[in-house]
Amino acid sequence: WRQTEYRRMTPMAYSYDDQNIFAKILRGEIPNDTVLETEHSLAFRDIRPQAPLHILVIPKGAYVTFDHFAQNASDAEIADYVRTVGKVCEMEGVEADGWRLISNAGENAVQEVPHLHVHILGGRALGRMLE
Ligand code: IU
Repeated sequence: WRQTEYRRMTPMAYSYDDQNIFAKILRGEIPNDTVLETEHSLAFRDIRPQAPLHILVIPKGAYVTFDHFAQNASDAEIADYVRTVGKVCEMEGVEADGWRLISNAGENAVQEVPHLHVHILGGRALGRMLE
């Protein structure tokens, strides 16, 4: 019953704006510095890097946030997305010094672009997360 109750109480809050900048990147309307493209995902360098390594990974599907994606994407999309993050980490060699994965969602987290993206950050000491 817990799962049923949870689902019933989950608001259907996500409507996707197909004019957001990452949708335009996915449609090829705006250029990007691609690191890796797969069937369901795209990894590219952040235009305003906050660390020597700052890569964004997005799904190609129309998902606003991580929870929207996790609750609605197919297993194939989810597997592809997680594997793409892993492959980028391998390509960039982050395991030696450590790295950080962040995904901002909604107002409290000051999400700027309403298309799911995870930030892969590395290449410098990143400090404690909430500093
Ligand atoms: P946020 O998690 O939504 O706050 O992060 C959005 C990121 O997208 C931010 O780091 C921007 O620098 C980045 N970005 C980009 O790479 N290319 C763009 O055209 C735009 C934002 I607009």
